[in-house]
Amino acid sequence: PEPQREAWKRNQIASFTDKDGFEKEVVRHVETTLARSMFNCDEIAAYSATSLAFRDRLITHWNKTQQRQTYVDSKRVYYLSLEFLMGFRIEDVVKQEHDAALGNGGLGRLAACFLDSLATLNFPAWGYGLRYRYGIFKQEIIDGYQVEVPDYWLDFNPWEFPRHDVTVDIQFFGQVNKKTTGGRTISVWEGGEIVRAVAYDVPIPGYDTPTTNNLRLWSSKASGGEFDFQKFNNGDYESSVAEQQRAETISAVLYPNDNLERGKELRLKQQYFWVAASLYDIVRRFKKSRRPWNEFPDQVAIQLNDTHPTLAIVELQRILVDIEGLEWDAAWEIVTGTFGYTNHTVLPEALEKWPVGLVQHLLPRHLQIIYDINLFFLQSVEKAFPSDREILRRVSIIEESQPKMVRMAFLAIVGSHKVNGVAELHSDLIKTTIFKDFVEIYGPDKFTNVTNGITPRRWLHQANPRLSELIASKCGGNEFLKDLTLLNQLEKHIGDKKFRKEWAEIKYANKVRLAKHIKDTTGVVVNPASLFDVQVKRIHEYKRQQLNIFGVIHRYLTLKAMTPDERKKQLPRVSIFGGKAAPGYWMAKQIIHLINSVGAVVNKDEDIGDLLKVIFLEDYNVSKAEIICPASDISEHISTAGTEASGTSNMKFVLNGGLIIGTCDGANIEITREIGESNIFLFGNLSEDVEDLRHAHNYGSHTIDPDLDKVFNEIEDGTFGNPHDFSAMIAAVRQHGDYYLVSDDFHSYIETHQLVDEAYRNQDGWIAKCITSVARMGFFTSDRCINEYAEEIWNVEPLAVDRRSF
Ligand code: Z2T
Repeated sequence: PEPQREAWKRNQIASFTDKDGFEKEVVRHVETTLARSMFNCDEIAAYSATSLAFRDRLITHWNKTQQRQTYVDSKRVYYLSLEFLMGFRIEDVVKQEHDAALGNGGLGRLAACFLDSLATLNFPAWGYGLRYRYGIFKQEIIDGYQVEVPDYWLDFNPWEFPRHDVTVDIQFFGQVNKKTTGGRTISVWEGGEIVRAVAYDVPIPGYDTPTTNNLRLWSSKASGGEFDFQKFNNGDYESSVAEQQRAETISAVLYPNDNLERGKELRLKQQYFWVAASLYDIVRRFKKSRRPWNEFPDQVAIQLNDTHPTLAIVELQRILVDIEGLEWDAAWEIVTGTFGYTNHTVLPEALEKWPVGLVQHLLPRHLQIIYDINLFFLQSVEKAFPSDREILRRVSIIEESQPKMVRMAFLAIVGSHKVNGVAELHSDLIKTTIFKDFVEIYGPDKFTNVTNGITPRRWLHQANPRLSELIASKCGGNEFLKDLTLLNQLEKHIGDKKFRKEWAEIKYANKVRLAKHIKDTTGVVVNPASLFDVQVKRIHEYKRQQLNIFGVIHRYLTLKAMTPDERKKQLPRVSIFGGKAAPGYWMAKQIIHLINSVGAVVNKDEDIGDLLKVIFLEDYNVSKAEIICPASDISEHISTAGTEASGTSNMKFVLNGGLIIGTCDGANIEITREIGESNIFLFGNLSEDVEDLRHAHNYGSHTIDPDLDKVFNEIEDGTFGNPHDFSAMIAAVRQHGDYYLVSDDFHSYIETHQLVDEAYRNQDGWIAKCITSVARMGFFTSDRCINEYAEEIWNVEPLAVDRRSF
């Protein structure tokens, strides 16, 4: 009723609309919620009160969004991701908050950008993930080596809401028994152990809209309450504590591998725990509407972020057949109508496979269902391709190896209605290589491409407020943050001298800020007038940080060989690296060590001075990226062609007015198409030639590039410390077939860096390139991605919002 509504509105605590109102709310929280006086309000109290004031308003919008989505009951999207690399932070207000680092790299950050776009575009959508107690480790560099330190981030997180009433009991182990009831035989999964999933919700506000979606993270705890008092009273204290610890272990830690799967039992437990809790939640919500089961895919779209949540396919089939009593075929139609699968890599070591024995032990009923799915699938293949025994072996969900393995990507394809890659080249590659047979079986329409994107709200407006403001002044205000194609209006201002000058000043100021960060964290003084050359991303041989550092050594040797007069004509450069190595990835750690060892020599070489500095930034993460991306002149995206599915930092750097040097790989190709070939520095062999080159290395005579050879000789002479430390990196190229084509691409890489130097000398031309590139980056917003997924895969529409009702 209207009078009550008005009264309720007046009583709303979060009523601020301006700065003064906001300040009042902060003071109110300091004095009441925290029971402190403003006179002894320290940083932590200020931080707490500030976030609580924001939070109040967030909650109101959040509740209304959820009520409205429930009331309208239109189709919802569920984004299942084992990683969300959020990075919440109120920068510069206080340094209290740190990243919610629940992810490794690109895959988790993509999920976070997607949540931002889903809310901004008013889609009814939920994210589901795991509430790790420990996110990605903190990296320290000690004596040039990476040391991992646990990241305990849950101390005080004002953005999460425990839902102790939203719990799901998850079963593991046990056995399957057949039971006949009413003439029908059903499978019953019994025994084993139960772990309880507790929901923690994080509000996800959209930009310039009241829509506030939900990210639900599951935390594990023992199902028997605190501990088993029976056992406790019987004196079996230890085993009751052990049970509790075993349960809590499930959501204890994020596996720190990027593009690698190691097949650990605990990882499979994490996956099932999260998937089963999420599906229970989704099904529970669907059942409230009392619709018939065949309408499930009209109400629910579930996107699988890589194969990590693939068990969701099996779990939904199990719920429908074993619990809800549907026929197999009817259930399977619902399942395949519900799921979409996104592939993020073609690297063989990253494709998930689980030993059949492990699945059998942990999830006995699921293994039976997987076998049945496979049986029906192979029967249909046999029908379509009679007398082709080979294709059956190749596409079987069960790999007939020793031990037998469940191929999760194949299961994901068979159980979904759409499969997509994340950039054009990548989507073509999966269709012609790892999933070729499936294109034959299902036809090409099941496979599609959605090129990745990034949210301009975080990666431009928040990370680079001055540039965002300058752009707004030329593009008709902040609308471009919601329609990034409006950036194209910048092009008509390229001739405007004052505009170019302001642009250059902002870049310089961002470089000064990074230079200060470098000084504060490494002690090295860098000249902000130098060309800042940045490679920040996970350390991986395929991403080729080794190519970069070998190139840096080559530059150092070239400078050393010059006369002082020649040196004076050279362009000063700062080579900046950052990124974590998976703790078990020995070679990646050696690469970090080499970078630091080169820095230690070069940075104190008085012949060189400002001409070359080599920096390794410790603990690269989302909040550091927000400082680094706006400060680069050129960034490196130099993976072996065909190995980087998309890359997304390439987009972040260009959007912030930096140019890139890169290979014809992933989204670099589409960036080139958009911004024009003259605005990017491409080099190296093409994806279609990689196989032949590798073959030639192994079966022909393998000659190393002579300039690279000189670099190797210098390392072996001990110029950068004990050469033994780096012998494996050199041997990988010289003796072990140079799988990543470092030598093949070296010459082209060095030459292209020469072109970079030349282009940078012409500052006016350089800035024109930067502005042109930014103007043409509209395509790479994650808003465009979400609209494509909504249209092509999910068949969902945004929910119109009435701002007045908020
Ligand atoms: C990851 O970050 C990516 C792919 C993975 O495949 C796993 C992880 Cl943790 C299983 C990255 C890709 O390497 C990168 O090219 C891409 O841009 C990103 O996912 C988002 O699609």
